[in-house]
Amino acid sequence: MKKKIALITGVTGQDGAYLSRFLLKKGYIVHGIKRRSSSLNTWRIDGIYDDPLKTKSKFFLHHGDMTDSLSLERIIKMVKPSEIYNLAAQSHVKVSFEQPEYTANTTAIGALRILECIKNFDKRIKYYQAGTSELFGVSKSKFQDENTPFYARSPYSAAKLYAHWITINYREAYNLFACNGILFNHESPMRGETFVTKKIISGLIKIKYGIEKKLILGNLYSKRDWGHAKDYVEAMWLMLQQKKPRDFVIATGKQYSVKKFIEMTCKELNINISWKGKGINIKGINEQGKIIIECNKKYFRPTEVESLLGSTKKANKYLNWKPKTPIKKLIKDIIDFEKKSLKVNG
Ligand code: NAP
Ligand code: G4F
Repeated sequence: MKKKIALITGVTGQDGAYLSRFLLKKGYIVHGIKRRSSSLNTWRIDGIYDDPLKTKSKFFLHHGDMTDSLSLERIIKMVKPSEIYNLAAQSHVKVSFEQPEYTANTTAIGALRILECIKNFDKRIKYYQAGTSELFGVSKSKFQDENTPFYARSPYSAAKLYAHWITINYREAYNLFACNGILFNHESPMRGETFVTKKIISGLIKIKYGIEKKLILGNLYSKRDWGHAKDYVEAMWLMLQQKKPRDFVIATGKQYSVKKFIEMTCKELNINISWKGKGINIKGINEQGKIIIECNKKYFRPTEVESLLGSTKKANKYLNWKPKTPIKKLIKDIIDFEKKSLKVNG
């Protein structure tokens, strides 16, 4: 049987790193698109070259950019992939308020650029679009699923909304095998350090070991459905292995506030935390009476998504997919990784 060839945009990001390893294990040849940067941006995938599967000869990187059609066309024509996973995006919600045009160019029009290449070059290429629970924004229903109305609350979400619909449009207009994964928040040791889970865990470890004194955060009352990236990349692959292209919500069905996430991390790190005050004035205090957590306006978004909670009935039914990692284990995985990186023990 012919070897499957996957092309991953955003290969240097959290999900790109997990998906590359997952596909290599499945026997794929994996090509990734990385953007040029003045300092190295491949730390999440460097390990692939050293791993015991000897994957070096099956894993290739190419310079390209989601804002540069010529580079995308060149790479797709050269690699001739059977599957494309479009994971590249300006993926930070708060940053999207500061760079709305760049976010739209990369995250929305970037998806269109790839779909155009597939349409013009080889319609047999299967396409995965990295969609997001941010699409639901303000939702009237407690649980969100594939039928819940969208309500974009940020330039990031509006850009992903375009990517979502253009994927459906190319599927219907040109008969492409194109799927949207509507993924709820997923985290891991590979998570970028400015997303809240990694920021909390890294910050609290630094406080525990005397490297820093305080952690400054934004809104502690929003609620998220947090899963493990390792489990979620399998769902991406499963979507492209089905007979029919469909869109799927991927989530855990469990929800915690940012404040509760802090408390769970403190428990794991044996930090005794108590709270004083409310709203933006809330403060986290340790057993010595020192303020270790404060909030600052600069980390709040102009419009917040207060509550996200996913229902994965459709993914259970068609993909036989279920999340495997409980939140406690997710927190422990990130703590272990951070302790190693910071060279602290105990
Ligand atoms: P991430 O860690 O921020 O990775 C994003 C990737 O996109 C990085 O490789 C980044 O390159 C690349 N990228 C950004 N701008 C680019 C450009 N102009 N040209 C080429 N590459 C570019 O995000 P992630 O957590 O892995 O998420 C993967 C995808 O899923 C994203 O599209 C995200 O929006 C979406 N998503 C994520 C979640 C989540 O909770 N993680 C949930 C739903 C949807 P650098 O490494 O050079 O920065
Ligand atoms: O970790 P976050 O920045 O993730 P957010 O905004 O939910 O977006 C992530 O998940 C989406 C899926 O729903 C992805 F599409 C997107 O690409 C990204 O991966 O923030 C989570 C919550 C927010 O309510 C935020 O206001 O944490 C709150 N928060 C409180 N203090 C903070 C902070 N967020 C960040 N990043 N930094 C803070 O200091």
